[in-house]
Amino acid sequence: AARRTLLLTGAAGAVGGMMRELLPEHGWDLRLLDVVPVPGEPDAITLDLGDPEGAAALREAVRGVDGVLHLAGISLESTFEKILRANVQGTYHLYEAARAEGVRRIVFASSNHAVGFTPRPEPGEPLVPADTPHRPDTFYGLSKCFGEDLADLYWHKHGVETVSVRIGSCYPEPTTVRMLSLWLSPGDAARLFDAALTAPDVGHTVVYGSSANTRAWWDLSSARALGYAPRDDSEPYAARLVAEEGELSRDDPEHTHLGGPFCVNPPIWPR
Ligand code: NAI
Ligand code: 15L
Repeated sequence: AARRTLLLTGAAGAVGGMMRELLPEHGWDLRLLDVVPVPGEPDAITLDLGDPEGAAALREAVRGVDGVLHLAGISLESTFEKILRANVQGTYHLYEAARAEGVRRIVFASSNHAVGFTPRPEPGEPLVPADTPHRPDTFYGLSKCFGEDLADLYWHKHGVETVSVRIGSCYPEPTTVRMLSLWLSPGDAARLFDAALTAPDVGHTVVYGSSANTRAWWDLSSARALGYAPRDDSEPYAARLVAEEGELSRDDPEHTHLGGPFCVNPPIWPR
């Protein structure tokens, strides 16, 4: 198949680095963007998405691409003002540029923290569905709710399609017992983003982003419907992590909800 061009925002970040490595194998040529320079990538576009003065440069960045993977933003809790600029205004500026340039498809890095106050199911209890109501656990999670709703607006009003991926924990390996349920391996992340970028007629679709974890808390069916076929499972890491930390307890406020330590005040992270 012909290679396609992807704008990768947040290219200097942790997930961005892993996707720079993996997405070319799925047929994507990458155009990189971040507010900081991307090490070793002199052609990367350095732009603050929150800066309204950046509109012309942003239109140029999205011009002619076959899709956008929007990873840029503050990725943990912060002040409302910082989140407002980077995540709310930044995502709005990106969608405006995409609309103006006729970009057809955006994959938006949403987060489990958009629904972080959803109670965590115990084994055997029903999995959390993709249409569960927004229950942000932080200003950060609230900005992901905004991004999902912005995506919905731009689909219905302007025909810009989005897959909002509520990512669990995307790291090379799970490092806590909670992450056994939420882990998205780098390889599965690339498979999921590729499926989300290429599946036909997604309108605005919300999916969860995790591997095929034995201890999953949420329903991956909307992700699988895009053609996502996860290959990894966190279970091989379970014995060691449970031995170190113990099993999760519902009596522990950090273990009661999907959002885990983001649900306590102040949010505790990293553990
Ligand atoms: P990260 O913090 O390592 O990377 C985010 C990147 O966005 C950074 O390179 C940063 O410089 C850039 N950025 C921040 N503000 C910007 C702005 N105003 N304009 C342009 N670039 C800006 O985060 P990570 O872990 O790579 O996550 C990527 C995305 O996925 C984030 O949107 C995060 O919220 C989301 N996510 C990540 C999860 C994970 O497990 N790593 C879980 C759930 C969601
Ligand atoms: C997120 O949304 C964060 O960006 C990431 O750093 C992790 O903390 C992840 O959620 C998580 O819940 O494990």
